[in-house]
Amino acid sequence: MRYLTAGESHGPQLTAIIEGLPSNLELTAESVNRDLARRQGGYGRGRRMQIEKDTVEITAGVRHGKTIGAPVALTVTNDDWKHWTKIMGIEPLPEDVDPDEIKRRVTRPRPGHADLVGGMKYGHRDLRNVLERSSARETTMRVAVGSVAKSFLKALGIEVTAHVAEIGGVKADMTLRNGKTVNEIREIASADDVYCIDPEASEKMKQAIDDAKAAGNSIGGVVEVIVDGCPPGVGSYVQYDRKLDSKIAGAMVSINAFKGVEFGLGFEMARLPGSEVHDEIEWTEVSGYRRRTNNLGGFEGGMTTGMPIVVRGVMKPIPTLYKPLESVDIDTKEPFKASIERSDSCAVPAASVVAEHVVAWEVAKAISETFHSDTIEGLKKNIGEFLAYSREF
Ligand code: EPS
Repeated sequence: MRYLTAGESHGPQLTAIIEGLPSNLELTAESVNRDLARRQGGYGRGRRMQIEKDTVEITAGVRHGKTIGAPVALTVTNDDWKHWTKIMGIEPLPEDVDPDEIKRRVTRPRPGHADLVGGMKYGHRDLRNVLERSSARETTMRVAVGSVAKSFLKALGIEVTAHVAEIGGVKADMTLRNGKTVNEIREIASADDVYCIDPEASEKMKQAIDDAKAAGNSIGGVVEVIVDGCPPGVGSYVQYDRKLDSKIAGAMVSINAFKGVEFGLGFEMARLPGSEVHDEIEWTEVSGYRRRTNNLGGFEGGMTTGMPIVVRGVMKPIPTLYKPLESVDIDTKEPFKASIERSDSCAVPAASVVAEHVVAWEVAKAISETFHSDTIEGLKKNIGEFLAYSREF
């Protein structure tokens, strides 16, 4: 399974093509739209999200609500495009117009963004050509694609969700997730303004976002994704590029502004002896093999163990600040203080939804490689047989 996305932040539309999905998978725009709405929400978002009402159109690969095995094409229209048709026009500019009047050229790279290096790399003296594509607007399509992956996983009895673990130094009580199902965590998180399952921490997080906004600043945080119901043996130890935990780590860091990843106990493992880290193995009549604990977050040797996958990612504060940071104009080489028109003061809640979807994609892709079938029924059968075999192994 593979996919590509295309689309500029203020261009006409965002596009994705997914290839390699099995046939007969139930898929509707409605379920994708629910996830897109979650990504648009979350306390701390700026005015752009009031302009957009992200809804997907499925334009290929699905017939009467089911995949047919052909590539699935998805598009989301940018409602903001109507304000940008001239600046972001696709056709060459007419000869009688002054390009500088139309293009609103950007010559002031923002610290922390792709602007300056992207401009050098692609030879753009108008940095808008960089920021339009490097914008987190692209994560809309990663959620749309991941939502399709979640339908795939759901059909196989696998559930994925995310919640916010930390914002601006305020930490959620992570023990509150213990004993809850993935669906319960999703329900509680989705109903909360910052997608946090700890109501006390949630209030403090909102205050931290308000404070950052009032100060013209931005704040980051930590999000956690949990995948429950994944069979053991997905991914492989035999080659570095087949380890599923490494693919998930790569996918997390590919989200705009993500800087680090940890599984299970994560960085805390550095401070604990091995006896308090590794998960003891048991076999019971009811569940077959299982781990008594899940400190390793569902992975041993780059393979799933059958325990829930637990992965966290850290998001840096959004670099577009109302509070000016110093940079250099690429035309004059003079220093200036960057100021902006609009931004999100915190996008950690939205980013938790993006993280859920990029992880869902990696797990779905790896399952399709391990238990391959061209039909969803075949995949179900292959997984069922492996589970029965591995239980008695
Ligand atoms: C973004 C800047 C803002 C955000 C945007 C990401 O957009 P604009 O420049 O249009 O105000 O709202 O996020 C989205 C559009 C989105 O869908 O998440 C940026 O510079 O990365």
